[in-house]
Amino acid sequence: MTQDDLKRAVSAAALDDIDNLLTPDAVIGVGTGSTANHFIDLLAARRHDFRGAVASSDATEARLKSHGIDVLELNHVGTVPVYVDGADEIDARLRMIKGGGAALTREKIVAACAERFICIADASKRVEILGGFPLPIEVIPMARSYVAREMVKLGITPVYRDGVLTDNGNRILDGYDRLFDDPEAMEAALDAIVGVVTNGLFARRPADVLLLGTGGGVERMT
Ligand code: ABF
Repeated sequence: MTQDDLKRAVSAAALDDIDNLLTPDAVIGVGTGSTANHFIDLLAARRHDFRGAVASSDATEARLKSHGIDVLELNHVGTVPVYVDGADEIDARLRMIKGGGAALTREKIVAACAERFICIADASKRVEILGGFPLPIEVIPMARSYVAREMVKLGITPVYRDGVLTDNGNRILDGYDRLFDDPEAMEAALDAIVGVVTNGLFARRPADVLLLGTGGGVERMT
């Protein structure tokens, strides 16, 4: 099985998982990235069974609309019964690093409004300790250098993601050289730096369900 096959398999499993939530009034939260794209493509076949979706990025909004799925503004929806999204890394307690695709802020907002967060990922994303993948941090442009200096104080090596502007008009610093043995504390410490919009640690609000694509099939963890 290729990595792409695994992404498709976990997307199909997620669609099964939310089957009872696809009702005429339901608005579903939808994530960003290549795994989420598979989910969107499968969700399209069910577009007449639910009201619409809230998108975690401009790219996801465009893909949903291209399939004829209504995209609603989160402010008009309140909470969503479920949010389905990928991750860059996920640990045994379903804490994640996200934001490799620079959509972390909207992803964290939709996750905060979701009753259930289903993470879909191929087996390469599963780690013992978060931090092998560089930690994305969205920053207000004028705070970039200041935030980078504060990251160094926390033992993280910052690298500016050149040429990338987020959907919110901000910049991304990627954090290297630090494993996170206490991701909740680090998530809070990074959020406390002035100029940080969002950091890519999703530890205080982890996923509720992980659908992990492995050579032996899809494993479901809660
Ligand atoms: C989003 O997409 C991000 O939070 C994460 O960075 C990325 C994972 O992408 P992919 O599914 O392409 O590996 O979920």
